[in-house]
Amino acid sequence: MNEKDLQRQLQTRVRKKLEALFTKYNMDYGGIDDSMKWKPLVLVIGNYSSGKSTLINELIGRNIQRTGQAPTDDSFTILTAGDGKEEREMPGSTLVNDSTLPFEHFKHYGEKLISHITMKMLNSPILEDLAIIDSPGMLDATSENDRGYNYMEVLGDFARMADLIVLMFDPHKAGTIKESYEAIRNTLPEKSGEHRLIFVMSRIDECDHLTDFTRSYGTLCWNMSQMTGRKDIPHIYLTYAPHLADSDKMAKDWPQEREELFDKIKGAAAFQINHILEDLDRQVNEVNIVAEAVTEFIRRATRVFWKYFNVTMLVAVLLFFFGDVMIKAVLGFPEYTLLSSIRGGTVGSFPFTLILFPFVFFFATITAGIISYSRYAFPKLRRNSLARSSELVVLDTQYRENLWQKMESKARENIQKLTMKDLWSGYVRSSQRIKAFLNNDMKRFYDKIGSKRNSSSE
Ligand SMILES: Nc1nc2c(ncn2[C@@H]2O[C@H](COP(=O)(O)OP(=O)(O)OP(=O)(O)O)[C@@H](O)[C@H]2O)c(=O)[nH]1
Ligand SMILES: [Mg+2]
Repeated sequence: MNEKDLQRQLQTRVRKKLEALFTKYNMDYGGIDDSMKWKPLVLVIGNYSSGKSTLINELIGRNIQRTGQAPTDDSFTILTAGDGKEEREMPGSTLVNDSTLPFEHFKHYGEKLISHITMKMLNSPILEDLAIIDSPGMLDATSENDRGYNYMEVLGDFARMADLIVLMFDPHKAGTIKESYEAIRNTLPEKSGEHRLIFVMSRIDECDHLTDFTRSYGTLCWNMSQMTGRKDIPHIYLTYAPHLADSDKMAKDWPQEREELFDKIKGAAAFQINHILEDLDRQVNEVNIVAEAVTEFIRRATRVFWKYFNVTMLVAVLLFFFGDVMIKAVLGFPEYTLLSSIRGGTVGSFPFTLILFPFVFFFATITAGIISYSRYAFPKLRRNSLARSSELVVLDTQYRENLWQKMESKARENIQKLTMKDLWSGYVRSSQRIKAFLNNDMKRFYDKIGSKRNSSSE
């Protein structure tokens, strides 16, 4: 089975097992589905004029993307292989309405963004295995109004889907642009794994001397450690466009640096299936902890319900037999009570009046029991549980602590919506299903990928 078939099989199976469960907990399933829909993605982002479009043209082997010294691109361009026929462009409005492509959710950003997304279908070997996304350059002084859509959120959405994010800098602006800072600091860590992000300094041929280069490189490293908040400096790939550079000057050390970057980008395709599993694993764990919290609340509410039920039934049965006796003692009627009739053996001769009081008492008590549970006990339990919501889940590891921190508000939102009826709407079962998926299906998928990798490397 090839990678595509495996992916399709995974998509069908996962959808069947998880879609309804995600909906039950008001969680977005679309992200999982999107990541399994299409081909591997490489997202190229970075400062304006950092050489993104130039690098992409080199990878494709043709001058497809416009390049220029001033901010050039203001659109996201998805470059992918054509369908073997003529090369063509697809506008954003078509892309976001095509359910076979993973871009439908960009629709909600509105017209302004849609008119700034294009797909170019080209015949180029590298695009057979992956799609490359060129992006608008990051700028210093922009606001949401300038772009007409929330750039950081859109970037985050593309980043979440990408199997590799290439973040580019050039020696002239080594990491000081506001939008790059924002992206590295907040957007990217939240949306993507660290190992999916690589840093690149391009246009290195423009450094006149080694000292010039060292200064830029050092500045970038310093800025990077400030931005990532990490002590260690990540690997920084180096590149330059050979057709723009003085080849004699570059010949000695730099070509192999470029090769390393190109290999990394071409190799991204192979990781898509692992990334799909990684994302799936993460998101199922997220829904799992929400489900655990909801289930624990349902368990507590069910326990209280049975307490109420027992007391209510006891009172209802007592009033069934003694209610009319009490009324008679106070008001002097009815003439015949149920108990006295049973004892006298005359129940059969006064059917209606005899059972009227007992049944009224019985059902009134049951109704009072239900109302006091649903209007008083259930909301009170919910308030108390939400006041100490972290006690709803077991937080025995740092991983679970972090997971809970991320998902607590989702769990609370779910619990807030529950009513008494939900005690019987299958929450415990669905929580068990999610657990079973994590323990069995996930493991099987990993095994399958592992064995496929081993057999293909033999
Ligand atoms: N000397 C030299 N010039 C380069 C190199 N890479 C890009 N350039 C030039 O730098 C300018 C910017 O390059 P682009 O590829 O347009 O940069 P970009 O990141 O796509 O810019 P935006 O689309 O505005 O975000 C262009 O004039 C390129 O010709 C390089 O490695 N060496
Ligand atoms: Mg560009």
